Amino acid sequence: MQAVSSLSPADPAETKAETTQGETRVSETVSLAEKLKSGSPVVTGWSMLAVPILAELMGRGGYEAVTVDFQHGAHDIASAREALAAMVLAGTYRLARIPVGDNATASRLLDLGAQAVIAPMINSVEEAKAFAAATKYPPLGERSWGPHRAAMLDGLPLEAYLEKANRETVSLAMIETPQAVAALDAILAVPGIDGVFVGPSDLSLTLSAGADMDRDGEKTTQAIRTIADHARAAGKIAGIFCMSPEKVMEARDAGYTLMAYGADMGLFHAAASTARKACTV
Ligand code: 3PY
Ligand code: MG
Repeated sequence: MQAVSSLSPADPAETKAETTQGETRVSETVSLAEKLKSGSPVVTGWSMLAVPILAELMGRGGYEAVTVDFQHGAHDIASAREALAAMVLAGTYRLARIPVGDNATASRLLDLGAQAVIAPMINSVEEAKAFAAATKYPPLGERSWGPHRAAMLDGLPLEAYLEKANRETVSLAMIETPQAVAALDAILAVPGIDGVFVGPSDLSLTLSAGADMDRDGEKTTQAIRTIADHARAAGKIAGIFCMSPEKVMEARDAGYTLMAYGADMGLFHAAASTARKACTV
């Protein structure tokens, strides 16, 4: 079967057939939450440039999920909105990361179609509760009503979106500091927090009090293992940002199910470099 390169919206059957290199792609019937909770691995590409079609291209290239990075990426709300919609064309799961403490943006990105939101620097139960409140509807939380675009992207009437929203939108608290590691079990126990997501760069920076950016150091490696163990014991999702394919495999072996690897900026730069070097003139 030839790879599908048309610009038509991805049909689930076609999407499966398209995958000659990876084994599986998004099945429209399995939600991201279900997939992650079942223990199936999900590798997410990382959308940093405010160029929506790059998120779509990551999906068409084989990523089963893409995360719009609203913390360190160049996105604004318009490019995030369009990137989330473009992902639908590629049949990928849709995630977004918010800036530190910006719970209003968490609700807004869910309204615009994100199926999971990642909140950086959640260091306490109070911060976890505030994040969960913004991302879950009553009685679990206080998310305000207005998911019109999200329901549209899912092809659902609003009532059906409401019925599934608390169950199927995923709220992930980033564990990036010693305070967060100390509060890990309590954060995992917050109703509405579906799991945790590790930022190894900040974790190594904070564990060394700013002395080191050693993501592979002993303290960081141990903390990364502990976080996965505790998340699994709590029956919640463990996710992590990875700097190499080897790290993705390592994380998977440690019990993580959501692994981020590959940012649009780095991927495009590497592809450009490879392409030019191949022209030996
Ligand atoms: C970190 O490694 O600190 C991250 O937040 C990854 O994006
Ligand atoms: Mg970080």
